[in-house]
Amino acid sequence: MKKELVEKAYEIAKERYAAIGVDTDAALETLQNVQLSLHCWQADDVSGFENAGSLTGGIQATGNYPGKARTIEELQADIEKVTSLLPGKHRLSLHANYADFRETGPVDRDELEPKHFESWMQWAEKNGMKLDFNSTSFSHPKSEDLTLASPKEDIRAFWVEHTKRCRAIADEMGRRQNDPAMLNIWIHDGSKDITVNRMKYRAILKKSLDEILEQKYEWMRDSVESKVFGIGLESYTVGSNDFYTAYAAQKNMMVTLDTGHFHPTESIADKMSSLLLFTPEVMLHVSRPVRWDSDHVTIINDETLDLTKEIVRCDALGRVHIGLDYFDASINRIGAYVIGARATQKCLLQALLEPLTTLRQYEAEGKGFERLALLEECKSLPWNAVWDMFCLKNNVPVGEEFIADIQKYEEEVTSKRC
Ligand code: RNT
Ligand code: ZN
Repeated sequence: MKKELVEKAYEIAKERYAAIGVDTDAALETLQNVQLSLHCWQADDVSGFENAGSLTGGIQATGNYPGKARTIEELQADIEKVTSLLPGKHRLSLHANYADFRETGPVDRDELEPKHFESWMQWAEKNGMKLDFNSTSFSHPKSEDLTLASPKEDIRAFWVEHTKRCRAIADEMGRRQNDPAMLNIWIHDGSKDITVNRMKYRAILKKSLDEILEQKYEWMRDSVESKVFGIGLESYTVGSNDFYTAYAAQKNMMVTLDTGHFHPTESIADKMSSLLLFTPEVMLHVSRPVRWDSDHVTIINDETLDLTKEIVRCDALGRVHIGLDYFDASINRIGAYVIGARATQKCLLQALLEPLTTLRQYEAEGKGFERLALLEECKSLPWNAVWDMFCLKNNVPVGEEFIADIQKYEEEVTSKRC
C-alpha cells in the first residue's frame, strides 16, 4: 500500500472523527499499549512437546493442514513470523506441556520446574516478549475424567502438585520479565452422563484449589477458567461458571472468560462489568465458537466487538488481560494467528473510536433515539483508515498485504515440514 495513500486517508478519517469529538491519535496511542497474549498452541494444534499422543480433555483441533510446528525451534520461528506481522508488542502464553527437556531430560508434570522453561524465558527476553502460563491437565496418562476434582487421592495429588509447580514457574517468568505472568488454570473435569454427586466433586475441586493457592507469590497472578461442557464430558463440568465466579470473588483472584465457554446466546461482554466489581482483574480467551466451543479463528463479529467495546466502556483496559485461544488446524496456522490477533486489535480500535462522552450524555439525558443513531453511524465511520495508519506506523503490512508474507513463509518454511 502506498504510504501517501494511507496518510491521506488517515487525515480525512481524523477530521471526520474529530467532528464527533473523537481523537484518533489518542486512540492509536492507547492501542499501541495493549498487548495481546498470543496462545502458543495455535502453531501445533495443542500438541506440545512431550510426545503425549492425542489431544484429550474434551477439546479438539480439527483439520490436517500441512506445516504444523513439530519442534520448539519451529514453534518459536512461527511465533516470530506472526509477531512480525502484528502491530504493537505482544505476550506469549505457554502451556505446561511445552516444556523444553533438551538440556534437562524429560520429567513428569508433577516435577516441572522453572528450568524446564529456561530456554523459553531466554527466547522471550531476546524477542522482547513477556510470558504467561497455563497448567496442563489434559493429554496425559493421569488425565482421567477427573483431575483436581478426583476422589482418587493419588490422581488428585498428582495434579495438585502439577498446578503448584506451574504457579512457581509463572512466578519465575514474572520475576525475570519484571511483570507478573498470568497463570490460567483450566481443567476439563466433568462427566459424560448424569452425575449424582455433583456437589462432592466440586467440594474436592475447592479443596484442591485451596491447597494450590496457599503459597503466595509476588510475580504471578492466578486465574480460573470455566466451561459449559467438553466433548465426552457433556452432562457435568465441575469447574462451571458459577463455581469459579464464586471462588474467584472469595479469593480475590481472576476469572478467565473464554468466549466459547458459554451458552450460545449468552453475552460474554455483559459479564465484564459484574466481574470487575468483585474480582481484581479479568482474563479473556478470545475465540470464535461455531455451534459449539469449536475454537475457530477470531474474526471481527458482533461478539468480539461487544467485548472490546465493553472493556473500553468500563474503562478497564488496564484490568483486562486479552489472551487468544483458538486452534484451527484446517488452514495455514500462521495465517490463523495473524487473522485472529489483527481482528482482535481491529475490534479494540473500533471500541477506542467510540464517541463515549456524547453517548454517555445522551444516555444520562434519556435521549434513546440519539444514542442509537450515533451508535449506528459509528459503524460506518472510517475506522479502517485509522487501522491502516496503525499498521504503517508500526512498520507491519497494511491491509491484506500480510497474505503474501504468509504465502512466502509457507513456501519457504512450513510447506517443507512433513
Ligand atoms: C478449553 C479451554 C482452554 C484450552 C487451552 C489449550 O476449552 O478453552 O483454555 O483451550 O488451555
Ligand atoms: Zn480457553
